[in-house]
Amino acid sequence: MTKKLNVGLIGYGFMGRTHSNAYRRVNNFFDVPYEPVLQVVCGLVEAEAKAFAEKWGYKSYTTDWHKVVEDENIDVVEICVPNNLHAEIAIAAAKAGKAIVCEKPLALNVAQAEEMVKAVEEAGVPNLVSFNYRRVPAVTLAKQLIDEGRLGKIFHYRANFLQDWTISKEVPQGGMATWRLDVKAAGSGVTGDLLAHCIDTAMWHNGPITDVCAMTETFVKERMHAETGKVEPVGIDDACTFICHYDNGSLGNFESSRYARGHKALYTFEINGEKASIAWDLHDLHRLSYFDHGDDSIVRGWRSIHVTDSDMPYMDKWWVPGLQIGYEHSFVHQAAEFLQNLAEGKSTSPDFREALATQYVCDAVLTSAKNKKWETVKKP
Ligand code: SOE
Repeated sequence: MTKKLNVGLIGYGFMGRTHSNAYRRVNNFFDVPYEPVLQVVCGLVEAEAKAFAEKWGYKSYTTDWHKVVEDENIDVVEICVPNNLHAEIAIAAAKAGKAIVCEKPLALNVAQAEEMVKAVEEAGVPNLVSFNYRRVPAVTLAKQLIDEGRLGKIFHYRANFLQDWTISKEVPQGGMATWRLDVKAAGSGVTGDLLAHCIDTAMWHNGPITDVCAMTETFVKERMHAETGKVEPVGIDDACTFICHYDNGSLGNFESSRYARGHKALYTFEINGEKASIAWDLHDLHRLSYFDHGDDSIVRGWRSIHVTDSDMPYMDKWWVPGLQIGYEHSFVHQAAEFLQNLAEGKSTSPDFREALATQYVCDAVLTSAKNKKWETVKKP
């Protein structure tokens, strides 16, 4: 029996749309024990919240997030607002006994993230942090291949996340569209926004990162602040590169920049093992590159696996073999697993505690860059 589940969404930006879309589609494709009911959307500007509610089918709207959290009718709170609001909302939602889905990164900093973990664990509420790329079928298939031992001992795990949208000095910081450039709202720049994705996936694939050595750069040092109208110093990292050790003895190499002209969202990773290698590219997200040293030498080479067959992760739920899916489907997969686990009273991976581990790595990366030294990563 499918039960109704009342959803309250806080934040109607880009992420608010990905989460709403997922809830609207999940029952069409997955047999899950709940039917999400889009009850209320909350956002800063009333007219925009109203328009969002009408477009996505929310029954009501508000500009006060407390009303969502305090509403007895709401079962799940979705936190899709700038990072500086995550902690306050999540802690209040946990105290109110709500299940919580929070956008990444978990918090502005480690101190907040630790408080959030404590709050959800004390309240015993199911929780999830939206590191959606884990649930791109090719990325999930990579995990399966690693877990099956097909790569053997892993030597290298490297990842990049490159963009180019902040190169112009005219792009402001702060405000609804560009809060990611304001350190007070975002906590950090590419480290928390982009590398957090790479770190989450890397630790899922290859285990804990133990220590890091990083450098960061802020190329544009001052920008107009959209809220104050004044030119203010920029406090975020525009680019970050780090090397690291993993607990399993392998080496890591990570790079992220918003100054990589020509790249809009080039998230790539490559894993080199004793027996095989894997590579993936977000711009071609339905393909997984695979090199198997066990192949006969005369046919050995990188193969490009089209991840659409029904025995591949999630693909039996979609179309027919050969027909691919895209970015938004990763959120539908996430919603499906969240609803399934919720029915059993469980959190979904990555939960707040796992996201804290990523926050520890981000924190160590920023500290290392500041001190120009290797930094040990705290263990959750
Ligand atoms: C930044 O441009 C951004 O939207 C991130 O905030 C998302 O997490 C990433 O998936 C795409 O890029």
